[in-house]
Amino acid sequence: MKFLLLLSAIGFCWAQYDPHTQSGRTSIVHLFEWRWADIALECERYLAPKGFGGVQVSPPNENIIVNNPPRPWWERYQPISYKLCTRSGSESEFRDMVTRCNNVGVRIYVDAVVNHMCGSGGGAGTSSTCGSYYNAGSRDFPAVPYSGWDFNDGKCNTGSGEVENYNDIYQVRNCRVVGLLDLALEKDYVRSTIAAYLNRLIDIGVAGFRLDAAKHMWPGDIKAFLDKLHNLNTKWFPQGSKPFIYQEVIDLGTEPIKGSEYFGNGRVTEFKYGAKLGTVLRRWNGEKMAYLKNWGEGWGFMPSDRALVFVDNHDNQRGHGAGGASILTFWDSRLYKMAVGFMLAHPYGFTRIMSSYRWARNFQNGKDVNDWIGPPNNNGVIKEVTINPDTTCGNDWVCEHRWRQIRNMVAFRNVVNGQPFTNWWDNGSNQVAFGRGNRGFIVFNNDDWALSSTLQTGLPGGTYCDVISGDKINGNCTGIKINVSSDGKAYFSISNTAEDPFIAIHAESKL
Ligand code: QV4
Ligand code: CA
Repeated sequence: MKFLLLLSAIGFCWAQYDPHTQSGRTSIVHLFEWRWADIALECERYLAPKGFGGVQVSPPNENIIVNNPPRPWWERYQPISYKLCTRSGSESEFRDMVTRCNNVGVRIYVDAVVNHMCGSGGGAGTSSTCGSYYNAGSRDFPAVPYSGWDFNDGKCNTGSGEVENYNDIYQVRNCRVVGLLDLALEKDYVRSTIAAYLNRLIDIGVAGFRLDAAKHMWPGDIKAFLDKLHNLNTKWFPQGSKPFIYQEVIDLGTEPIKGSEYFGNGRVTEFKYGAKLGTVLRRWNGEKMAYLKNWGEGWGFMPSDRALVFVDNHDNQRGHGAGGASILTFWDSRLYKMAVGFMLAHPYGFTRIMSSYRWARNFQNGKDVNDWIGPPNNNGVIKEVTINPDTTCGNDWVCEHRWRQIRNMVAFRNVVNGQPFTNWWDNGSNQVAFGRGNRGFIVFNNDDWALSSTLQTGLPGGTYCDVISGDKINGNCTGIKINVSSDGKAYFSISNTAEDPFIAIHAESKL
């Protein structure tokens, strides 16, 4: 009996690392700033049939309305209350989205902004997405309710009341990050209020949470409100399932606060991943793809089963947060597809795809002064996501997740799930290849000359469709064909001027 108890204990605590995606689905997509109605449609028409595991949605709680600059995307990181109404839609639209996505096996993960409320300079009034009154000056948020007692003002040791030095672990947690009113998470009332908000979402059917600004909350305070959370809704999840937790902790190794402090609560965002992969693919600082042979923990990253990985995120694709100039985004589409392809083929971490909108960048002195621009909109109303005949998106939605090379690599990751990292090959420079057991194989050419090699793929003999240059449709390859001989070897030829200088084949792209 004792052994069973131990197992169940391990099972329960383990589940905070488990995204609870439907079996065989291994990635999620961040549909940044999408409307709930559009996400529900995308679950049914695209994400379910293409094998996506779930969606990270923008914060669904009431936020301040910022008019200067006009409706920046970041106003959604300034909560006014935990009422579920925002520019993405109403509570009923949110409920409808969660139900419809769950019904087709696509999970919803909520971006939970619970470290703070709006900026200290947010003023007072009802300029909020649900019209709730607030007064930043007096720390009054009656629609929660929070009052002055519920903030860290007295606990912060800096003159400005803001985080001034990231090397001081106390001010990072107890002061205001960019002036945002910092909640007193050591108070049971605050912990219970946050838990009540998250429990409402869990009961609606969400599968887990991105904890925004987790570095700015003490790990123990996070644990305190996580311990108050319900198990997931048994309408869609097995009895006893605990919410998936991934904590935004930016740790590039230069600060005293480490991501590992947060492992007890759930997974942690590994920001070193995108920063390093961008440097390697841009071939900066003498980096080359041959060095990716020991990618993952070998590069000093956190353990794979604690890592949430991504090439870019909503912050660093526009110069916010961490990662700097090396971060690859949709603006750098050729290298970006290679980076996302590499991430999805490699076994390290749990993978998140970014799905963005286009904005009018305006670089002045190396900084995009338009980094604040919010989602495509008509006088503040977010535009719907239109779908073009060629399956791309209109209305300035980039829909990276619908790009053939990315969509097909999401499927590749599903097909090779659980298979080991095998058959690594490199040319000592920027031509590399590796397999995933006997289920998949990928080859990259990022050198300035052609790749022409016969490689051991580990795959059964046969003809395979390359899923980067095309698709397998009705028993035919619309792109490159690869012939694997009975000994598993295959000849690969990749020009360095190819539109996409990489080839990927797998068990389900075999003719
Ligand atoms: C300004 C001044 C402050 C002043 C304040 C007064 O800078 O000194 O005290 O006004 O109100 C916006 C503005 C910022 C403004 C602030 C408060 O850009 O100038 O402060 O509002 O009014 C996003 C944006 C921020 C934005 C914030 C709130 O990136 O620019 O600030 O939303 O609207 C660190 C953290 C990490 C964080 C990252 C960006 O460790 O956790 O910075 N990442 C997460 C989210 C990110 C979000 C926040 C945290 C805050 O991913 O999108 O910040 O929720 O690395
Ligand atoms: Ca804090």
